[in-house]
Amino acid sequence: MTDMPIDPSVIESDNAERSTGFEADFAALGEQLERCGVAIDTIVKAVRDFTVAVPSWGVGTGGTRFARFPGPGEPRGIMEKLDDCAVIHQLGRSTPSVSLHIPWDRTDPAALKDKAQSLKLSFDAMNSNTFQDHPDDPKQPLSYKFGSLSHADEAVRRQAVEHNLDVIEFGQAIGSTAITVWIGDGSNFPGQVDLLRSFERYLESAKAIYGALPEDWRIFTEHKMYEPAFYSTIVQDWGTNLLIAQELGPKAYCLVDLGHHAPNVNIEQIVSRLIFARKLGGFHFNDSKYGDDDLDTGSIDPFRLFLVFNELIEAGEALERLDPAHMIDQSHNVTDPIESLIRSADEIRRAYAQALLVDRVALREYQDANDPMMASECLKQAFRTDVTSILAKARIMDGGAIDPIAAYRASGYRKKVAIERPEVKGGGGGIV
Ligand code: PSV
Ligand code: MN
Repeated sequence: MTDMPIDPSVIESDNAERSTGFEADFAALGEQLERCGVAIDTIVKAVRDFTVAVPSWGVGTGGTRFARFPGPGEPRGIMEKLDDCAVIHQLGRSTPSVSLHIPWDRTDPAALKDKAQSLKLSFDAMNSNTFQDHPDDPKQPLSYKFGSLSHADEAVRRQAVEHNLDVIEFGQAIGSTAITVWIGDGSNFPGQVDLLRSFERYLESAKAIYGALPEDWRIFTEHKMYEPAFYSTIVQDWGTNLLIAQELGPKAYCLVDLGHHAPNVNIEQIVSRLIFARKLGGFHFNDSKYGDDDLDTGSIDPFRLFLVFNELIEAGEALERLDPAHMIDQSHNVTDPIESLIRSADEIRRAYAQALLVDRVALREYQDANDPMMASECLKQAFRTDVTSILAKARIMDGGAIDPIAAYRASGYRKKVAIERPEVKGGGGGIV
């Protein structure tokens, strides 16, 4: 049984209004690409096959350390979050899976699985949470104030490891096959922790989690330069992350969250190095201007996103073997989270489609001939191509909307759920 949240007639009538303009744009782009020897249908097919997971925590309004301003009709629990995720997928047709965060999303796994099935959704990587205390969880009475997997106290480390094993067990029950581990462990002052010993403790704990991974599971470790720790962070960059994945073994991979690097760091080169090392596990897509801003993907620097995808396409078969997970990780403070996630999923597909348009034979020739101008132009030409109608075509072919944000607004979904879901009061900080 399916229980899709948007009435299909809303999508049909919104599409009908836009179809003439869309058809003209698609035909014109088809001709333009044909002149370059590219068959538009092959790009449409590749785009249709490309999917990305939405974060369960992204459909609620986020917040900063200073305040959280809730929006109308916020989901009250994981079941309502899944309803919102289903809206995003029904309109955009590119986000069939959801990444869960435990304990935020803990509930009866069988009920969760049924609900997801009725909405035609599945589950991507699970996320554990030892960066907060969980006073309501009898299994986690100890505080993570001074760390979790690297904590000086063995009892806290054990509790954090056990939590990760719990998350894996929960994930198994709902059909997930990966766990992402991000920890906030680190220090705020020089001398506060011993850099070497704390890393050794982290590794020992991570090995205990790794040892309990089911046969067909992968573990993704996620690096982040700083925050909440401001002097040193245990898993602070891709170098440490790679070291960890190599220490742990073949089921361990590195996760790249686009917002977790110093400003101006060459993220696409990091991606390339991780592919070389056969340790690229996946992505948390988002965008940022200053730090871990968690803004909508592609909203600040779409060219960088394109360059990341350029490396992925360039990797060819090596990437197919790695099969990295594509997930969004954003926090929405001033927009409707559903709209932000629809837009981000679209921007990710846009960068992918543009990267597919790069003339790789010509690029290699320009590179080998030391022609920086033409090599750079070769990339720019693909990046400048407006692939909007390709993205729309992919959605239409799968029953989605030509303009998913417009169709979402026409559906009145937010107004409807705002009546069913009582208003939440604002206040203190949310997730950052
Ligand atoms: C940490 O900033 C992070 O990127 C991790 O992926 C967390 O799981 C997520 O954000 C939510 O706090
Ligand atoms: Mn992340």
